[in-house]
Amino acid sequence: MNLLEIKGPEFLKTLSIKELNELADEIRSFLIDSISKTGGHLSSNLGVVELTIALHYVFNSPEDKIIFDVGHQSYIHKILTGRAKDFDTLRMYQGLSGYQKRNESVHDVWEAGHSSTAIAAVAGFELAKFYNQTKEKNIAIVGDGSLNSGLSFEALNYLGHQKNMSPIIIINDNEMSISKNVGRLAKLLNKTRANKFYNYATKTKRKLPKFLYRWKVRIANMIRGFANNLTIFDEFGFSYYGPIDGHDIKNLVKFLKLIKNKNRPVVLHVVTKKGKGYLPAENDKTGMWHGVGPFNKETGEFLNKNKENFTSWSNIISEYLLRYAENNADFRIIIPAMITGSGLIEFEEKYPDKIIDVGICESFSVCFSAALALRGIKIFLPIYSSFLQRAYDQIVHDLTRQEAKIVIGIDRSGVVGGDGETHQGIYDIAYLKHIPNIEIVQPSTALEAQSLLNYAFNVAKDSVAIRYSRNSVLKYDGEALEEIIYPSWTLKNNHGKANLIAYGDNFQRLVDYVESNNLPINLINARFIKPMDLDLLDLLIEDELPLYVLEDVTKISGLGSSILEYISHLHKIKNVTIFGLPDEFILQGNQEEIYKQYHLDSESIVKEILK
Ligand SMILES: Cc1ncc(C[n+]2csc(CCOP(=O)(O)OP(=O)(O)O)c2C)c(N)n1
Repeated sequence: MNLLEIKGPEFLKTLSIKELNELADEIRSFLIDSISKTGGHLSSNLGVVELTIALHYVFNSPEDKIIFDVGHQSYIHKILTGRAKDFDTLRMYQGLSGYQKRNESVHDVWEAGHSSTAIAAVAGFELAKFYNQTKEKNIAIVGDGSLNSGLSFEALNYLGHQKNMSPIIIINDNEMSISKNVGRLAKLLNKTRANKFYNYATKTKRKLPKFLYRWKVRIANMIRGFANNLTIFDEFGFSYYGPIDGHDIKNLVKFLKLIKNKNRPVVLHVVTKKGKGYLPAENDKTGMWHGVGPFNKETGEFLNKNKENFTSWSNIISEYLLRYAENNADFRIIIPAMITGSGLIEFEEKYPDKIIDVGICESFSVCFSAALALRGIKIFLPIYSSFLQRAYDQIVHDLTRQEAKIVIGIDRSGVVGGDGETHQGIYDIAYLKHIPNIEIVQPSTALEAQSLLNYAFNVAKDSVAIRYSRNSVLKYDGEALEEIIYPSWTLKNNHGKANLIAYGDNFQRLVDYVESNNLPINLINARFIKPMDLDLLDLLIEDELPLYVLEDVTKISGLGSSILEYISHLHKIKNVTIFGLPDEFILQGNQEEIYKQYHLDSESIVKEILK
């Protein structure tokens, strides 16, 4: 069938199981073809083709609410709800979102991007259902990786003892988070998967009359209970079904129909293969195929390559960490589920005992790191800027208040591209700069990254958060390092008519632009965002030239606002203009497009200054 002509999921109800299977094949080819051109979350979607078809076959969206945790695996849902025609704009500026998006479709009833919110959302929807006296079903589809997070468990804890609620939680168990799933829960799911007896009891329903079948399941449960074999979900108060094969539409439909009619909290455990139907993705152990850029679908070759001599900031940082680990026996990396994205695969191969993946548990990772640091272990904690939002209280309450010292790598800071507003790294300066006992730095070159990391590990007495973006950067070629022993900025004096303060990639971008156009603008590299270099700042305030500040974050509470606060404490008046992102959520699009939209591109900035 022509997927582009699908208007909504109703047509599924008229199809036979054979036709549903044929549709699954077509959707799989469409996904591989389309994502190979645009990039996107390939593996996770290939794993839930049959499950999503079966969900829309059995339930009636939008009355029934289908909520995908994270939402990165909702592409099939998008296709079945009439959005296949927009896939050539997936994750692009003003294009189709890579996550569920309420303004895209009535079938998207909840938005995410960060993990582990779906069960909590279903809890809210269920209580609202009780208040509103309505009858819809609320369904959360949660990956085994996202289940690890405390937030998922807080919601299970609430729901499991509710008498008047009938939430449906579908565990999509592919044994993978982005890479291999970790922790005790992963082991428990393994154990449950291996529990053949229960599986047998639930699979044989059809052969027995209903009352006998009920007894059979009850006895199976009792035996499991005696053998201490109850699943964690039974213990939490849910009726547990499964595990079942998530690629067998017929069986999926059977079980979904069964749980649809339950009037109590239900968990259906579905086992899927991440990357199903595309061999390189099926065989992927490290998570390379979880989220991809464009690729050649015949050969599996990735098409986006770094420019010659350029590499990612994550790689620059991880090369430093490899060297640091060599010389520091008491050094460890704590990481919440992002080894691949953080460029740490090589580190893990070389030092498997020195890197601890705690799963998608950002708050835990900060608390845990603080305790390790208090016991003398040197810690580097890489977290994407937007995911660190989850750990705000642990940074205040556990880390900095106790004066524990760690180095936090704030990866994906600034504007991030296709992941859109849930992933923009534009709040970290605001949520960190008012906390005592933490410094914030950002390098503008690979060389400066080495100096700042040396400073962070060897000189600073406080915790240091080092920001770096998802851009690529010219490689470090072994030039002599600057030794940074106190928070200092640097100045490129071009005998200009204005002073412009910037940090990180933006500083380098403006240096390139100003120098190649020979423009009369002095550039200050504010590599310490907190604390600021007050000696240089005092000079800039005294200077008669106007002062401009370029942020790669929201204008509210960035470096510019720190400078204005400082000026007001001095009771001085100074004309300062801040270029930064406005007080609104910044949608998906590459950095160039977003900068252009908000007049943060080099040309607009310079034009404004020279006006
Ligand atoms: C709070 C948070 N941390 C990290 C991520 C990055 N992330 C996106 S998907 C994913 C793995 C999710 O694994 P799972 O729930 O098992 O889903 P799968 O992709 O395997 O289907 C991670 C770590 C995120 N989206 N949100």
